[in-house]
Amino acid sequence: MKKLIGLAAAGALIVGLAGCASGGSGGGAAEGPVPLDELVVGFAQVGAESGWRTANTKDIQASFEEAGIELKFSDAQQKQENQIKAIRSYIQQGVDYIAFSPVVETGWDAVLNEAKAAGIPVVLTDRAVDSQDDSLYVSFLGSDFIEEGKKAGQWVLDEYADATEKVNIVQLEGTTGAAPAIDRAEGFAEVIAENENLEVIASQTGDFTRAGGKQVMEAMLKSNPDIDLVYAHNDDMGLGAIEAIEAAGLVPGEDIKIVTVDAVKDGMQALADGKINFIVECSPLLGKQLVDIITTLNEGGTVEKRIITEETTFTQEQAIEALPDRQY
Ligand code: GZL
Repeated sequence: MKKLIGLAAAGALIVGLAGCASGGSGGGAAEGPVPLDELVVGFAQVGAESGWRTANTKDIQASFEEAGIELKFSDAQQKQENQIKAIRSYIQQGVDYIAFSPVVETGWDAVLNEAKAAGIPVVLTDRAVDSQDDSLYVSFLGSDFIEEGKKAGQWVLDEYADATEKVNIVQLEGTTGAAPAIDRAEGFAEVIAENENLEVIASQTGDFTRAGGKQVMEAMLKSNPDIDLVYAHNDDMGLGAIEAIEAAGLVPGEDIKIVTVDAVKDGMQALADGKINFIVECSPLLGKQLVDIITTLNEGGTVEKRIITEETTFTQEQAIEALPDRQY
């Protein structure tokens, strides 16, 4: 933990000294690594909106526990102002590193400049910021969401390769302004544009939640009688859509096909049951890699600016085979 030395005097002057070797970007090199049992990391999590997020939180907490590194953790309930407050609190506490998953891409420069001024390195996990100044964070660890959207689009392109009529697609978007929502939409649109019969006739945010997906799907079913396929930016919204489709007396996976992203257990079960047709994996298991980034920096090492997580896709058969071993 950084040591803030307060000099008591009239007009007290608080001088923040990067007392800890780990302060500053890779300050470990100058003064040697901080013993892991003295290292303190502040993590500002998005919330607990989905099965993916819950698995991500559990994995990060378990990884730091296993490494014997103190992790201060906050849940922002999907509100940017709460994440900013948490980051400011970590700066005040003089943690050695800050890591967070930005709920939306914009609006981070001010608080990240405060962390930089305090000499506290920041690691982005899961989601990106759109800042032009990439000195504000040391590394961004997470998926390539555009690639995920392309994988989803490619399945739709293949599924309807012989379509001679219009294919009506509705899109359940993630949180408005969030990198995965923006990029999964972009990648998907780029690929399906190769077949003019494939058309997104409605697109709306369900905020990555099951309830949101159900609510939006209910409205879409009312205003679009002939939906062929749902593309949901995460499993949870796809599972909500299943509830709405079944309530409307239709068969999910048959009357209306469903493609989602994440591959959490509930989504994989729905895929195995034929209610979802295809899932693009987005791994929430970032904890070990985050610990490795921080221990490397603490030892004065350097890390890649962009670390992309490995992930795959699942058909129904693959889901049936993979389910017994799924960790989340
Ligand atoms: C993706 C992550 C998204 C998941 C959702 O890395 O940010 O947020 O796809 C989660 O399930 O809510």
